[in-house]
Formats: sequence, structure tokens, C-alpha cells
Amino acid sequence: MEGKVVEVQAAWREGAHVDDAQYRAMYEASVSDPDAFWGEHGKRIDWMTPFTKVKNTSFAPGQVSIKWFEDGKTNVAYNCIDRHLETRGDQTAIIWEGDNPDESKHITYRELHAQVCRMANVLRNRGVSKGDRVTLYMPMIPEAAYAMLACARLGAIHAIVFGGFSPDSLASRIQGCTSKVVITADEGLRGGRKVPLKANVDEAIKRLGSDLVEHVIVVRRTGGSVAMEPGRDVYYDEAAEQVTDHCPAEAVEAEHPLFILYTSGSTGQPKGVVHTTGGYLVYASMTHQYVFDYREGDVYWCTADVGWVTGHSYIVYGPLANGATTLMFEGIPTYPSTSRFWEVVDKHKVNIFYTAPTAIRSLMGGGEGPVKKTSRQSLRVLGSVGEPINPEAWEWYYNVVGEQRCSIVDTWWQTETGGILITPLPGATALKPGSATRPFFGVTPEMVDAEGKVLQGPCEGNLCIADSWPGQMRTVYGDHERFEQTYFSTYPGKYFTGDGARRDADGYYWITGRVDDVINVSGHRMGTAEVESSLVAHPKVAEAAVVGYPHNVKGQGIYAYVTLNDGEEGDDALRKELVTWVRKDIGPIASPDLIQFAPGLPKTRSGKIMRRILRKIAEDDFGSLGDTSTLAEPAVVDDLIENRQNRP
Ligand code: 6R9
Repeated sequence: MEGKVVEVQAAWREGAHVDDAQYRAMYEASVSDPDAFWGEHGKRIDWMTPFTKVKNTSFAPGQVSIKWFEDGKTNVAYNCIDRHLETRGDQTAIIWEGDNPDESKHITYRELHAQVCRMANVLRNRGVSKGDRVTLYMPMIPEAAYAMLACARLGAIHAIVFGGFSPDSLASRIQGCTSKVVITADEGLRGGRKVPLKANVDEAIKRLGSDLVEHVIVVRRTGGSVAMEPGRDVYYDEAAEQVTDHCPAEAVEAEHPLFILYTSGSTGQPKGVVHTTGGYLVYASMTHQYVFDYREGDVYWCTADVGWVTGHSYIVYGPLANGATTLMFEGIPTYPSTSRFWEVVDKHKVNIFYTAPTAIRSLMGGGEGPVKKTSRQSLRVLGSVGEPINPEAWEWYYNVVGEQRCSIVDTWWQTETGGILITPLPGATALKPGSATRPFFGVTPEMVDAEGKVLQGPCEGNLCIADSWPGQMRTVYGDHERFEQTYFSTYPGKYFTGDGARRDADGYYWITGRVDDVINVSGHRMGTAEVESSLVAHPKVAEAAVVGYPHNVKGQGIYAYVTLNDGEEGDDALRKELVTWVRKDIGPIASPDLIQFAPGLPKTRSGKIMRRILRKIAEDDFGSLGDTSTLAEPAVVDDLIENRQNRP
């Protein structure tokens, strides 16, 4: 094989779900006859009405339509809870580890059932029924999972908004899916600091300026005092006392929406990605089992937040559908110390650990000491997700955290894909540091050049997927045309991921990052257009262009070029003001890292900003600007280089 290879260890193969030969045989079967393959694996979940049709999908221009198991009926909460009660009612479903290391609790499947039924009844008493949208703006507490599953139980559609988003961002998402009910907490707690969730909800509702939101359900987390609007707001514990812990799970069609999750793209406002019931759950549970080589009795921990897709598929739905014990962590990797992750691993004897490269890189900065003082003997599989993992971070994860004993799964996927698409399998795949390796069952990657020509063999190009898989998003909420336009029009007949990749001689994929105007900051997606529109909304700003640049810890940082209105002075005070402005407007994850005041931006004669040049200057790589002959005013480039902000 080409390049550095870490072979599958005998210990990883022992007891694993598949070895290399089995992977190859199953992969071949999955792509040569998807109906037969998924017809079989579709039965891994329980159906109230069994399906007879399996795959009915089209990527054809103008008629994109994706349906899986369409005549079956099931319920996601039933599959994640009820079906386990007989065999594992007393097994821990969720281990909750609080921000404060002295706080943790175990919730059994039986307790989970009672809690979810209660939450469902509280929702039902407030008029929530099948198809209604419910917005969740929650900290990482068990009630977040209860709320997700309670919606699923009723056939209601949850739309989670990450707790780090601003009131404005929250307002536009509540509006986007017209939620009449919002579930939140008084305050969140992260790294010892309080997050004013309820106050943000109040502010968001004020900005909506309508009576769209009829009910706000407030879980008491810190007990901090918050304003409660009579008739609209209710404390969850008080409402829960009024209802029973019995609530039937509603059988819904396989294609009934399970959730909406907003995500950034290269243009416009965030899109509401829609995932449905049957195919999503089959895919989330199957990938969870095979990718992490999940085994009966394992303690599994994914450090994501439920506000992101990773939290949906790999904290809640995949693991619980598999009857696993899933750990939910409220805190951050560096509180109270940089040993926290590993202390939690030891405390709860975690076997499978799944985190993001940005967390690994930030902990790497603290050296081996904080890791070495913990045991980590329980660990068997280490996962990575969210952005390309650089080989140095991979090696550190493998050598220091896993002591060369644990397999590493670098899992490539997206909000849109519902579950993992390209990944090693622990017992099957020889690893290459920095490569997401090979496609999961049923996934057909295709590399195309800029003209859409399909490339063969080793190559570099744009990553597409040729055919549908069960976990794929079905539409953009309320805008199917935008769905087709965004994902199926660049290379007609294919799903375009927005990522660039390299395929090596062994058929391994190396994701190189986004090829569109999306930047990836600490594993979080940000559209450059969103940050730009926030900046230009500032009264002193005339124009703005935002690009990503390499950042040691975050992967990419946000670099903003800002042109001020005539007469305005660009100084450090204004830089600070603009950072605060964007934080308030979108949320802390959108804060620009570097701001360069620019008298002019490089534009073509037709007025298009040449981002390629801006990216190069932000990368401090202006020796190779390429062709600048089409610029309207070539002189602006000299000024940009002269005043660049990213200097070693
Ligand atoms: C699950 C998730 C998706 C984008 C995706 C890609 C990047 C995610 C990656 C990876 C390289 C990996 N990405 N995992 N790049 N290797 N293992 O992160 O979803 O927030 O929608 O982001 O993240 O660029 O297109 P989402």
C-alpha cells in the first residue's frame, strides 16, 4: 500500500463485526443490489407496519426524490426505548456527566421510557401533535434527549438550535420552521460559566414580533431566576407533575420527518435540512454499530453537542436504537483541567470515544502530562469527526491517548448525509493517518473534475455521491427547489458534497476540505456569506469579504476584509466592536479572528470579488496569486498584501 499504513491489529479483529474480506463482500453486495441489501438491513429496526418497498430514489435534474422503505410505518422513540424494555429495562441508557465533576447520573432504559412519556404528555397537553415543529434550545442535559425522543414519540418534528447561537439566529430558525413551542432551560452551564438560555429565548421571541410562539417550556438547570411570562412560559417540572408517565408511540410513515436541523451553505441563510424516520434510523444505528464496532455492554461516548448533527445521530438516535449505554457530557474538555476527557473516560470506563480534531489539537498543546496521569485502559476505539484530522493530531491521538492499542476511525460525513459515509471499520480497514479511508456500505463516492467529468483511479477532484443511501436528507424544509439547486445542479445526476478530496492508489479517500464558500471553524460550519451580511449591517461598514485561513487549533479561522464608509477610521477599537457585533448577531462561533481594513477589494471588471486572491493573502501565501489580469484595479492587491493581518 501507498504511504504510511497502520495495519489492523489482531486484537481489533478479534470479536469485531467484520474483517476486511467481510467488509468487501458486504460493500459489493450493498452497491450491486441495494434493494436486497437494505431490504435485509432495514429489518434491524422494528416496524409497526413492515415495508415491502425498499429504495425509490432519483437524482435526476428537476425530479430529485428520495424515499426509503416508503410503505412501512414505525416510530423512532419506540425503537430507541420501548423495544429494549423487556431485555434491558434496568441497563443504563444514558450516563450524564455534568459540567461539575461531582455531578453525574445514570438513567436506565426504564427511566428513560418514563421520562420521555412524561415529556411527550406535557407537549401533547400544549397542543403538539404529529407534524408540528418544536424548537429545542437546550444545554447538554438528559432533558434534551427526552425532548427529542418525546417529539419523535408523538410524530412531532424537532428543530434543535445550538445553545451558542444568538437570539437573532434563534429567532430566524423559530420563524423558518414556524414552531409554536420552544423547549429550553433557565441557564446552561459550561466550563463553570452560565449561559442565559431562557433570556435568549425571550429576546428571540421579542424580535419575532409576533405571537407565533405559544408555549415556552423551561427546564430548571441552574435554578437561576428568569422572567416567566404568564400563560406562555411554564417550568417543566411543574408541568410534568400534572401528567402520567404513560404515552403511546405513534406509528408514522417511514418518510415522516423526524427532525429539521439548520446548517450553513455557501449562499444565503442557513438551510433547514430535513431527515425522516425509517431510513435515517436504519442508517444511524447501522453505522453506529459497524463504524465504532459497538459491542453489547460497551460504554460509548460522543463529545458532540446535541445542537449539531453528530449529537443527533451518534449521541441519541444511533446508540439508543442499538440499546447502547451512551454518555452525555455537559462540560468542555478543559474544565476544571485539561485532563477532564480522560478523567471521565476512567470514571465511567468508556470503551468507545468520539471527538473532533479541534479538541485533540487544543489538548495536544498541553502536552502528554494531563493525558498520562489517567489510565484510559477501558478505551478500545477512538473516533474523529468534523474536519480533516491532520496527521500530527492523528498520531498524537493514536500514540498518546490510545497508546497504540486503540483503533482510530476518522469518520467523514455531513449534516446532509445523516450518518457516516466514508470511514475505516476497526476490524477491517488498514489505517492511514489523515485519510477517512473507504466508503461505508451502500455509499458510492465519485470524483469529478471542475467540468463534471468522472475521474478514475488515483486523482484529486470534487467529491460527489452517485446514488442514494438511507440516511440522506430528503429536502430543504419548505424549499425543495433549493435542495435540488444546492446539491444536485452543480454536477447533474449526482449529490455534490461541497468537499474536495484526493483518492490514492489504494482507493482511499483523503478529504481536503470545502471547495465552496463554507468555512469550518473548530468543526462548525459557517457560511462566509452569513458573516459578511452581519458585518455589512454595521453602520460603519460599506463592504466585507470573509475567507478562511489555516488556524493551529480551530482548523480554520475567520479572516474578514472590511471596507469602511467614507470618513470612518479603522482601528483596534473598531475591530473589537465588529467582533462583538458579529458575536451578538450570529453567535460566538462566527467571531472573526482577524480583521483587515481594506480601502478596496479585488474585483473583476464585472464587480465580482476575487476570493481566490483574498484567500491567498489570508493564508500569507501571496507569492502565488495567479492571474490578476482580470482585476478592475490591480493596485488594491498591493495594499492588501502590505496590510495583511496573518503574519507569523
Ligand atoms: C458531521 C459533520 C460537514 C463538513 C464536511 C467536511 C467536514 C466532517 C470530516 C470532515 C474531513 C472528516 N468534515 N468530517 N472533513 N474529515 N472526518 O461534521 O457535519 O457540521 O455538516 O460538517 O465537515 O468539510 O463537508 P457538518
